[in-house]
Amino acid sequence: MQEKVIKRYTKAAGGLDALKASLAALSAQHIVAKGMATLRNANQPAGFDCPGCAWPDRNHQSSFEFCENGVKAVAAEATEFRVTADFFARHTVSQLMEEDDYTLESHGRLTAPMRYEASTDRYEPIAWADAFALIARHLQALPSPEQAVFYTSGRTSNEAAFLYQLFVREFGTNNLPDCSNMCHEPSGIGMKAQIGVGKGTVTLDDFNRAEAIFIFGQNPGTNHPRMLAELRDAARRGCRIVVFNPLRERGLERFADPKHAFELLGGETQLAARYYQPQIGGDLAVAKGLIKAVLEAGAEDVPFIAEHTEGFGALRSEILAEPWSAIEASSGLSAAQIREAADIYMHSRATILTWGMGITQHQHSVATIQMLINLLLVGGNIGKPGAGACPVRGHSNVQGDRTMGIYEKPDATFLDRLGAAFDFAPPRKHGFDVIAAIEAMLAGEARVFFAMGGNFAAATPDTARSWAALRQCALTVQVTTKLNRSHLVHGQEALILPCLGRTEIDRQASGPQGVTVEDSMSMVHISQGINAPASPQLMSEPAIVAHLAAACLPASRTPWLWLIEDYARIRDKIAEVVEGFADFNTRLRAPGGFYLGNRARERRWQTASGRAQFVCHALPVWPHADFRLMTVRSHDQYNTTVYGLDDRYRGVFGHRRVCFINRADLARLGFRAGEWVDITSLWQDGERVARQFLLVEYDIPVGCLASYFPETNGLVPLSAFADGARTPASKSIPVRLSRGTPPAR
Ligand SMILES: Nc1nc2c(c(=O)[nH]1)N[C@H]1C(S)=C(S)[C@@H](COP(=O)(O)OP(=O)(O)OC[C@H]3O[C@@H](n4cnc5c(=O)[nH]c(N)nc54)[C@H](O)[C@@H]3O)O[C@H]1N2
Ligand SMILES: Nc1nc2c(c(=O)[nH]1)N[C@H]1C(S)=C(S)[C@@H](COP(=O)(O)OP(=O)(O)OC[C@H]3O[C@@H](n4cnc5c(=O)[nH]c(N)nc54)[C@H](O)[C@@H]3O)O[C@H]1N2
Ligand SMILES: [Mo]
Repeated sequence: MQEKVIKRYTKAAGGLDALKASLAALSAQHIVAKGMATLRNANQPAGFDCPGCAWPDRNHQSSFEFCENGVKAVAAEATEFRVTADFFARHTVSQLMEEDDYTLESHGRLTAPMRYEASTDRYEPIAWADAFALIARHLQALPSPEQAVFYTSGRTSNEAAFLYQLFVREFGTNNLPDCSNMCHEPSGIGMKAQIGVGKGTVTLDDFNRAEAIFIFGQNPGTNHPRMLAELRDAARRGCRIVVFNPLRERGLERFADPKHAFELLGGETQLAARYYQPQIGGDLAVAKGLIKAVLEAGAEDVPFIAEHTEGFGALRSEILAEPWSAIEASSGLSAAQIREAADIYMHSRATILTWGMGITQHQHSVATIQMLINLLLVGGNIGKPGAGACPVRGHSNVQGDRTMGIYEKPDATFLDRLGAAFDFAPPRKHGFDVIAAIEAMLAGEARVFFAMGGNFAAATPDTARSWAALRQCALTVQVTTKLNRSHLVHGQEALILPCLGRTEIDRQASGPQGVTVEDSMSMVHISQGINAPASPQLMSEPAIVAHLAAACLPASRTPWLWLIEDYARIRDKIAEVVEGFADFNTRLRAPGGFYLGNRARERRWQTASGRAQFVCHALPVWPHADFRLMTVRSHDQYNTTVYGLDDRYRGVFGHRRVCFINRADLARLGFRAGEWVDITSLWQDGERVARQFLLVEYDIPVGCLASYFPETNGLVPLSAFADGARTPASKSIPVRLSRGTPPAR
């Protein structure tokens, strides 16, 4: 097994293999010609926004703006395979439950609305109107609107998200949990308190000017491959790239840009000038150490600190009092390594810090992010060209969805404007986030679960409890494009509502419609599908919301069906309600769209005192355990969507149940690479086990393990989450290993 599965990958990221993998992805979906034609329109002014990640494009108008994993995302949507009513007639839900996520995904696009029939354990066709009437009956029967939960995943367009939150609030609740709760929530919360905005402060132009880029806990070679082109250009002009990541990730080390003929033939660019491997969760200590080295050298930006900030004195004393030994123990790096990195920071006149899930998915993630912002502030690195904070978002419109009001804790100003524009009184009580929603369903306090996209059953922590929660609902509804676990783990009644994807033509009364999205750097632009819909029965997300609202809210004063005749009408309403969107329809005409702006970037701090805040945080105290386990993405998956079974850059092929471990730990435990183990997570409320993982020796610190999600989600306790942000701590699960048995077969 081990010999077949593990092959060291020695090449740079990208290169010819990325092109080969792209072609293979198209061919696996039987769409080589259609796929090529489709991809020519990806990230073009007149085309669609790539449904992959939220990394921005150069003006959204270069000629080749997609990447291998963008191709996989597009291919998964443009596939020739279909899940028809006939398919559901042939398979019971219990039979489908036996299939893994990869097989479920590979059946293709959903084609018709379906209703679960308990007597046959099958999904059966239902007319759209009957589906909306069924949902209306359930919602109207609830004693309180707070017993319904409305989840959103981050592919949903601005137009759909805006209508959806309006519907939910007219219905009477702020129960709008979203994938952000499991993702960059700590970034938004940490940054807002310090600098008054919860979004990144840089634009792509800053990547051209930075003298140093520090990358924490992010794997762009897999998850934001277009970022590698920016890093490549930066490295080539002498910008110093410094990486902090427990794992050696090829995409951060070396890159061959498939767009450059020379690099295809083996030329490559060295990306990271320095690559440090702290232990899992060691970044708060790393950030403290970097600040300490700056302070010890007297290299802080005194005028910036004096003019723009508050709380420096307290931070300074706290950090100078923190012994290097404590920083070393908590970070897993030596003081010399941290000083070396700090030296690069001090010599750079403009530094960008980027981060991803390796920072946000820990118990102390808000504290870590705030320490990273402290580091930027100490060096005056916010609000000048080439410098700033860059939380790299995940889903292609996750940032836009929040801007549109998909948030369980909306602020009063937003609600006031929404109420005024649509003549109703929005509910003020905060709603459920993802964890609270699961708890409420478990307690029987939430009875209807509606999902606008995503795969709640597979993406959430504590799989056993999440599934029990969904199964306890009276009704679960999934608006989706592909078959997934959340269709199979359902309530007493259940609906599948299939929708158009981003690549497809969305025709409404006034003609084909475009939708808008906001990328990770606050650029808003239009996205227009070009392919024929996967089935004539698909509805667009905005149309689904409008028809649902018309069925559920007979007394609503909102002209739901009129709004969707022409999405420009929705945008006019967005312009009225959402700050920064004045003249939305006009500004959208600029090629590449428009920039929403960012006050912190202008050094205008929207905090109580009008100054940026330094915040102190103690080093974390860890629960005692043999190992900390991080759950990460392989190269062949998009969150819970598994496209393939390889993780090329990490050298894993044809298998997903692997556990990366350091050689010294193998020796200490008397295990060999290639052996099978069970992983047990340790928590106050008891133990959770995931079985049959293949041990893979890897360049990872002692005491740290890595496996893929969602196979390991069952190990993440529901109550293990980020302080202050409630993001599941899925990157630092306390676990132990025990000898397992090889899978039968
Ligand atoms: N192809 C593809 N693209 C995607 C996605 C996908 O699944 N597939 N998902 C999208 C989404 S929703 C998101 S949020 C992003 C996710 O993109 P990433 O943030 O890159 O997500 P992960 O794969 O979870 O990888 C996290 C990285 O953090 C490192 N890490 C783990 N723990 C720690 C730690 O304690 N400290 C440090 N310094 N590093 C740590 C891991 O080694 C890994 O390199 O990508 C988006 N883009
Ligand atoms: N253990 C662990 N758990 C994690 C993470 C982790 O790193 N480790 N990461 C977390 C993160 S960062 C995130 S963002 C969440 C992701 O959580 P989700 O966003 O809920 O999950 P996805 O896997 O992205 O959702 C995939 C499904 O979306 C549907 N879909 C695709 N395109 C469209 C569309 O255009 N419209 C609609 N309506 N549906 C569509 C398809 O049916 C597909 O099956 O998972 C989180 N869970
Ligand atoms: Mo995410």
